[in-house]
Amino acid sequence: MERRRFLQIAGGGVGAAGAGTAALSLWPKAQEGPRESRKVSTFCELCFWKCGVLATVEGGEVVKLEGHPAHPLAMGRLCPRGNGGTGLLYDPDRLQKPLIRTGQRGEDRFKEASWDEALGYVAERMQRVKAQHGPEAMALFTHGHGGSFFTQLVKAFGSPNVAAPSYAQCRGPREVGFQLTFGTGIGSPENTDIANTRFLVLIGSHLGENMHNTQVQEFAECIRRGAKICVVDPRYSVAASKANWYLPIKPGTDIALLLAWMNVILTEELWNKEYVAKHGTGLEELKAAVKENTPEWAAGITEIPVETIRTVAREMAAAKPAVLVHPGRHVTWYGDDAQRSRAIAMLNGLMGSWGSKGGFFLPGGVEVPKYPGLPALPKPARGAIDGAGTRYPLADETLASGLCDATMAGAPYQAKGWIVYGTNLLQSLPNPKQTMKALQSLDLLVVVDVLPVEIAGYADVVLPECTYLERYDDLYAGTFKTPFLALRQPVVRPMYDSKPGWWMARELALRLGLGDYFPWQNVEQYLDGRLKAMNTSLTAMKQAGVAVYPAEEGLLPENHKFDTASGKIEFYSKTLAEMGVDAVPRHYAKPEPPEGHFRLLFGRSPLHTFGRTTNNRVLGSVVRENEVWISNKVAGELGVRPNQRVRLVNQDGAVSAPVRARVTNRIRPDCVYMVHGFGHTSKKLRFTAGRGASDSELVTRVDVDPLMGGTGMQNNFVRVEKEA
Ligand SMILES: Nc1nc2c(c(=O)[nH]1)N[C@H]1C(S)=C(S)[C@@H](COP(=O)(O)OP(=O)(O)OC[C@H]3O[C@@H](n4cnc5c(=O)[nH]c(N)nc54)[C@H](O)[C@@H]3O)O[C@H]1N2
Ligand SMILES: Nc1nc2c(c(=O)[nH]1)N[C@H]1C(S)=C(S)[C@@H](COP(=O)(O)OP(=O)(O)OC[C@H]3O[C@@H](n4cnc5c(=O)[nH]c(N)nc54)[C@H](O)[C@@H]3O)O[C@H]1N2
Ligand code: SF4
Ligand SMILES: [Mo]
Repeated sequence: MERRRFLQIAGGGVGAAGAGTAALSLWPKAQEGPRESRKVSTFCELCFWKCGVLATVEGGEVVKLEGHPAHPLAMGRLCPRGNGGTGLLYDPDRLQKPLIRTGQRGEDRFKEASWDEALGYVAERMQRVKAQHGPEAMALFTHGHGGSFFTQLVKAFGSPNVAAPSYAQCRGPREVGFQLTFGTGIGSPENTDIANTRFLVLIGSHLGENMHNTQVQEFAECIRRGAKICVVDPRYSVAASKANWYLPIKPGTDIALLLAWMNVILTEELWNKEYVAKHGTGLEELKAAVKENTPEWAAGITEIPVETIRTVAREMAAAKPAVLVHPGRHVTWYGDDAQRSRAIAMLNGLMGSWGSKGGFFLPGGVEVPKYPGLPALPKPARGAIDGAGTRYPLADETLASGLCDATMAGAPYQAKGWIVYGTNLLQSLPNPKQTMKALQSLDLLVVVDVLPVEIAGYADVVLPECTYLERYDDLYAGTFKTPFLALRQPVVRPMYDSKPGWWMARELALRLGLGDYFPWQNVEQYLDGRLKAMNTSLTAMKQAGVAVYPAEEGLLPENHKFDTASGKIEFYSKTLAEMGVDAVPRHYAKPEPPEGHFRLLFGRSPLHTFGRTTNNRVLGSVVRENEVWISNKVAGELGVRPNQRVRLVNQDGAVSAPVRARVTNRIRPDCVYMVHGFGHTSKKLRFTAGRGASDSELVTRVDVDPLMGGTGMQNNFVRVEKEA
């Protein structure tokens, strides 16, 4: 029981935010006495996991959000952030009306406009970009479920340049590492069978702080069932406190550890022989490649004792195939991340965990036909400018950072217009000063958001979207253990003069002569059209919120053909060999922090999603600012006291805002750590502006993964300056 306490995810509307949330109500109750009460099903957008929600509405006010009992990702519960969604809905700082810029770009001065004026302006400027530079010169950055209609718009316009920061700044390297090995990426939600695993290895994945609901619930479940857990992290994370083995690894050396584990497993003949013989190829080459990578070799690099490395490898192998070396999600760390992810994939392959219970299930899914009569999208005359598939040969999604770089360079061709939907690029792309330069080179910047975040301050036009609790979005067909189809629908009417994304995209399409790509009058008609093809209807889905399809076993069939070049699990990659790069991952030393400097690491707060929740009064009242974790030893040497304010100064002279020191023995002395998403500078975010510091501003050095363009952001070094 003790071990489970931290993982408590709310079953009845109260999260780790605790009993506090009710008392934190920041908006007036409409009236006294009994009020009409109803429950509406929808799904969450406080992060990208998309858990099913049941919202209670009383007298037109959303009073409670809880987990949808039938939704496979929620299982009746939401994480604390999901429970706090009303803090976004009733955020007094929300964008309320369309805005057109009046000051210089970046001055954050606007006049209010009508929708007709704002959309007319955007359409006119888009046509001008097209006339002068071609339709490909319009780019879309989009993150979040609501962006799909803007994707349709920009593709219909004729541009291939559509990107999300969730690839090159997040999970891209993992997808490539697993594709090279198993022929399939991991995707979202991850196809990890955490609940049934007997041995879980977490390499930096800080479950419990990383609050993806289903994973955290399954983590608690595997602990309850007695799974063994090994956590590898330079910081003693919440997950580490549940581990049988905690390995405080020297940052940047995980590939050495993974190679040493494979070395032990191969020399002691502990791999899953039957499985590998049936499904694998390249085992002999792997054996030869890792021959020298003994635990003794790795101990000197990773600073993990030889015996620990060996013991964990043996214990892991004893649990095979119900072993899960978790692939992680935010893996853009050092620039060799696709290779580290591949090493993780290979270790899983040796254990036989792909397609095994307690390992990775083969995800099932439902196919939702397109809306009937939708015309095919035009083929863009020119390819995308981001470098995916060209400069970065293995990237299979568009690179947000690549779009930004190409915009600045004006090559391979000019991008002159950006639409930015639901992503605050000034926090999510590395090196915000560079991003600002790219913004200044544009002829048109449109920002579609719910809050006046930093990037909105640079826009020519700001389009205020209503929140996920006030709108329909496209359907969500989830691939999980139990495949499902979920509906987002308005719980209450949009506040202010905000509008849903589908409406904005369609209105723009009509003004651009692209109405054929939106051949429906309203989103209800669109959704009903798609749902009819699934033998259900909008009326039925509004009632149920989610349709659940029969669970699939997800186990590997006898003669499974993997989607790799060889049709097998590749322990040696000919694809990589032909590219002239390591066919088996190798360890390369990373740059070391200069004297007096520490490696800057970052992660998540269980109460926040990046910078998108820090202005949320419900969540922000519980965790209001971030802290910088500094080891006792270092703090002692520098004379930094607990809670003292410090500034971080990086190797290029970038200086952070003042941030409180958390002096702790839970972190190695060679690094410091902070939660991403604080340090907002937009004064219009009245609750969070000026609170805490932004890691993004300290990420001026980026090590780009040569295989796929992921932006490794953890080779930045900071010194600690005390505030007076
Ligand atoms: N509450 C909450 N949950 C979230 C999110 C959120 O914003 N808030 N965001 C979601 C998203 S989009 C993502 S991508 C995930 C990200 O979450 P994860 O996939 O878990 O990944 P990271 O954020 O990179 O992991 C940070 C951890 O890695 C450790 N670490 C740093 N460097 C190293 C290293 O060199 N080696 C090892 N072994 N460990 C290292 C850090 O100390 C920290 O504990 O979280 C998701 N879940
Ligand atoms: N330095 C640094 N950079 C990082 C990371 C890090 O840890 N450190 N993490 C990386 C990772 S893992 C990821 S996934 C990315 C995430 O990067 P982003 O997706 O850009 O995350 P946020 O910065 O939170 O920006 C989300 C934006 O969406 C807006 N928004 C919220 N709800 C809605 C809505 O319903 N409609 C619209 N239109 N807008 C909405 C919010 O107000 C906010 O402006 O960042 C990456 N970049
Ligand atoms: S994990 Fe939490 S924030 Fe993310 S969708 Fe689920 S409930 Fe919402
Ligand atoms: Mo992410």
